[in-house]
Amino acid sequence: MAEFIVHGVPGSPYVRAALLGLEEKGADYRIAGLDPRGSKAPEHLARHPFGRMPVLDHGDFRLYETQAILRYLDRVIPEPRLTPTDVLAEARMNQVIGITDAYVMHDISSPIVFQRLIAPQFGMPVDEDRFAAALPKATVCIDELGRLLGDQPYMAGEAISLADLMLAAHLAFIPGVDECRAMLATQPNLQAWLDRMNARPSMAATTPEKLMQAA
Ligand SMILES: N[C@@H](CCC(=O)N[C@@H](CS)C(=O)NCC(=O)O)C(=O)O
Repeated sequence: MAEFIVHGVPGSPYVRAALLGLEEKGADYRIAGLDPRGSKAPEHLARHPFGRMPVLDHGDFRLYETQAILRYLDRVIPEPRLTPTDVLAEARMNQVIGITDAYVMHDISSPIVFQRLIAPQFGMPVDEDRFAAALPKATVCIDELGRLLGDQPYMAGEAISLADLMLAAHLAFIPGVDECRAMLATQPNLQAWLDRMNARPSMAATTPEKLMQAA
């Protein structure tokens, strides 16, 4: 099979989600590291006209949008299967993927994690108003994810699915923010899920520190 190449900045949650897919499948891949300020550089816009990451190259086939990448990986490397066969479980997986893309990214990763943990590392200005304004919406996300998870081990039921990979890549950061740690403490099932995810070899292989070494 042709080599998988993932273009992106080590440490980006979306990039990590794609890498988690490759790791869970046991696929060989290479990270083509991007400069953190390079997403709008002409060479990257040629790969991704919206200037985002990750971008996956698989032979001559180029794909962006993390959901599409994960679903593609699940088709071209069928085992282990990461999409449930049960229709209700698949619907729940799709819902959690959508929540991650639409709400976790916009209400947690971007205004809270980026502002509190990432921007200071790169000497970027921190928007404290944006941070504070996001906290109530972040609480809605965490509460709702806890409710949807219920007493299941994984977001779509008994088995890990693409939803867990997408979500864990984002939520792995949040214990680093005091306000988010307090939110998680109100949802012990979600905290236990995050611990379960963090214990997976795929998560250990894709920490920002590990990826920095590999990029
Ligand atoms: N819908 C896109 C979102 C990807 C995304 O927003 N990635 C962030 C990194 S986590 C990014 O590219 N940020 C760079 C920028 O906005 O310039 C996907 O699913 O891949």
